Amino acid sequence: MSEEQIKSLEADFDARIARDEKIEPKDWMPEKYRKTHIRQISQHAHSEIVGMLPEGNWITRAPSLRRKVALLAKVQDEAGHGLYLYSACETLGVSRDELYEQLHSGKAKYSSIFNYPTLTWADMGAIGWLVDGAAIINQVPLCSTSFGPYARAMVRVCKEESFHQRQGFEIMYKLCNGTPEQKEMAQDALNRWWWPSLMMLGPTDAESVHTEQSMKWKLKRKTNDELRQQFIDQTVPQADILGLKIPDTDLEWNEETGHYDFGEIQWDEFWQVVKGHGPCNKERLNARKDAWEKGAWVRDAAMAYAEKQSNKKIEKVV
Ligand code: FAQ
Repeated sequence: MSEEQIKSLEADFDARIARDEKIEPKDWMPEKYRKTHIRQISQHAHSEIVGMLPEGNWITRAPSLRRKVALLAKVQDEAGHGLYLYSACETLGVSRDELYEQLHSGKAKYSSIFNYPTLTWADMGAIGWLVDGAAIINQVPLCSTSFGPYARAMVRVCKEESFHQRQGFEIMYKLCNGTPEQKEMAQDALNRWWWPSLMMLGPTDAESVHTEQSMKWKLKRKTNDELRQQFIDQTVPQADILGLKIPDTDLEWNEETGHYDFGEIQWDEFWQVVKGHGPCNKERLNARKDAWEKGAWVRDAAMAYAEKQSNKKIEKVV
């Protein structure tokens, strides 16, 4: 293709983005658009399936049958989110095997938040309330992202995430209205999950390498800092309802800006976790690799069955 032809295709593509049209898998797209979508959507998919692990840790220890059923359903939803997202990613011409290989080799990232341990039952409340809460704030704008399959997957994901957030808040609410020990457990979970939840929304806008281009392509509709501020403004009043204290002595309502001011985030900790040195990075990756290896016989059996079925069809035709 000549340079002129590419320029004309790029101009058409930019005009479609400007008109808020959805880009579909078979449409022409710049190679960088395709690659950056594979990066973000696959990291999102990996986050969902790695995100099952910290909560999976508590399924057998949920304090009642009702809690166990709800947690089991939530973790299954996360597997479903991973599947929609991997499928959306595959429409960009990358195979599921390649994506898994990138996760298992450490080449692809997944969300920093899932490298922290879940020490008590209150952590199930804190994850639903804070982690799903932050995920919704990040993902609602993604429902109008420019790539059709990603945008459509996000609509369903967001509906389920908001249910997850409510079940987490309800766990916290029960603990906060229980015994003093239960309330202390809820406060301890908030203390441990607050700062990682703020980090989860990504580095500051000044440090973010992809935001500028992703905003132009309408892949991202809000910057990391905008989302973080929105999360803080929304969550502080919820902590007040619970009677919990946000572990930030600099947190203060600012009349002038109409937002909460907040303390400094420990970005060194964030980058350490992203680089693989968080408290549970090794454990999480080993669990995923182990599941892949132990599941080999299922994949082999499914392939053998599919082949047998297609041979039968060929025999019938012949
Ligand atoms: N962890 O230039 P930016 C969930 C990386 S799903 C690790 O700002 P971008 C559901 C970033 O990849 C949670 N790495 O990047 C659930 C890049 O490195 P790269 C996941 C991070 O893409 C709830 C570098 O830093 N959600 O929670 C993180 O423009 C409960 C520079 O960063 C999504 O994936 C991080 N936190 O913005 C499940 C949503 N942040 O790739 C179970 C979709 C940044 O060049 C239980 N993704 N990095 O090597 C996004 O919205 C964006 O990708 C951001 C990052 C906002 C995460």
